[in-house]
Amino acid sequence: MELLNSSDRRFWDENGYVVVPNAVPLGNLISVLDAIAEFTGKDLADEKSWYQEPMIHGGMVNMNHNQALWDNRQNPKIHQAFSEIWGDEKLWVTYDRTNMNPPVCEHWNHQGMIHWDLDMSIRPMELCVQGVLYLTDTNENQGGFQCVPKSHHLLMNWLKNTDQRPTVESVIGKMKPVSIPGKAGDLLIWHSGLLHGNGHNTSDRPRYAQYIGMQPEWTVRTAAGVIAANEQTRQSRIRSWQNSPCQRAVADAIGVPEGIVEQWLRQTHEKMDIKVVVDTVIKPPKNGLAKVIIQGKQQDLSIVEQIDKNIFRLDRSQVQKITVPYQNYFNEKAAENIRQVPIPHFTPQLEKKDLDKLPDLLVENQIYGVEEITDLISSEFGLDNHLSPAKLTQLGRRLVGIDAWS
Ligand SMILES: O=C(O)CCC(=O)C(=O)O
Repeated sequence: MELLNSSDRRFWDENGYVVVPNAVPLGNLISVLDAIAEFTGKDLADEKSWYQEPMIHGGMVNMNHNQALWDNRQNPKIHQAFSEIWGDEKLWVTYDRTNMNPPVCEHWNHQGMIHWDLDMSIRPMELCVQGVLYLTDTNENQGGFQCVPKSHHLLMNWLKNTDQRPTVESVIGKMKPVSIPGKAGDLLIWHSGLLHGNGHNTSDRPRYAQYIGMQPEWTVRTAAGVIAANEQTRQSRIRSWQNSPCQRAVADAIGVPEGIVEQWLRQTHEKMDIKVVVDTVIKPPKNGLAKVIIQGKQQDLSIVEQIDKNIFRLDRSQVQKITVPYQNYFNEKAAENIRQVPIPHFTPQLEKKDLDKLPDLLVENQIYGVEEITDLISSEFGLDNHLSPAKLTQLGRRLVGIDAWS
């Protein structure tokens, strides 16, 4: 039986979103809440704990591969909902994260936000969809999903008439976002052309959600929309699922919740510079600017340092602007950050003497990724990771890309 009837379809076409009620059983929702508590190290029943680190803008919880998340992704009803939107059952799932947006207070002042996740300079804009599963009943004032209904139509019209990048105001004028309340277990799917975000939580409870997205197999959802994927993408999807226990292995080794490890390593990564190797230098750096040829294309680079004749160090902000292959580069700020190994919250698996050695080893080896740290901990300290990735059903294997759909 179809999940979306003709009035749901009309609603979707008109408004740019649709809700599928009771998408997963209650037990699955509780498992994700437990997983959020374990990942963040928070006691969800304790108000003070809501505001302890890790805290990320918008209430994002960067956890991607817990079994509870996978059980929802590979739930047949969730898959069916996305299949009906795409008109195709052969889909791959995105490894989206979760959200915990606590009430505003002196420690947390999330005002709410709206945005597009798409790069607005890219035309034409093809269908791209995102989804959110409500983990608890969520009232209008609870900081949940909000959007400007119908704004995807306004955006499409705007894009037809100009090459410029739209601002929020230029598309919606004085229209305001509307909060979409929902029941635990509701799956809301939205068109990525819809201005969307989450709200200001003035209630007395946090808002909890899991993001889930699916798009046709052999494609990937990016800021450029849903674009074609190749065998390399499929392999990296499989590796990402397979290697996901590494974050947990590092967390157990140093004795902290996974979310603290994620925060520590993400902040290190954000502080790193990048290194590019160019084919030819046309104009050597002057006042921080150089003209070079990379892969046959002339580019202007804003330079931090010339490392070698054809090797340059650039600020990480350049990643958005350049279209060249690069390597990460460990500068002093990143080294300083990675040296600050989080203080154990519970008994670490590593002995004190090994924990003391860890920062220098990370800096010496220029290591900041969980997979490399897991290998290092195993080779240097003999601590082996015996954790396994999330268990997948037959549907789950197809949604990852391990098994072919046909
Ligand atoms: O928290 C929400 O419901 C919206 C999330 C969002 O804005 C996004 O995933 O891009």
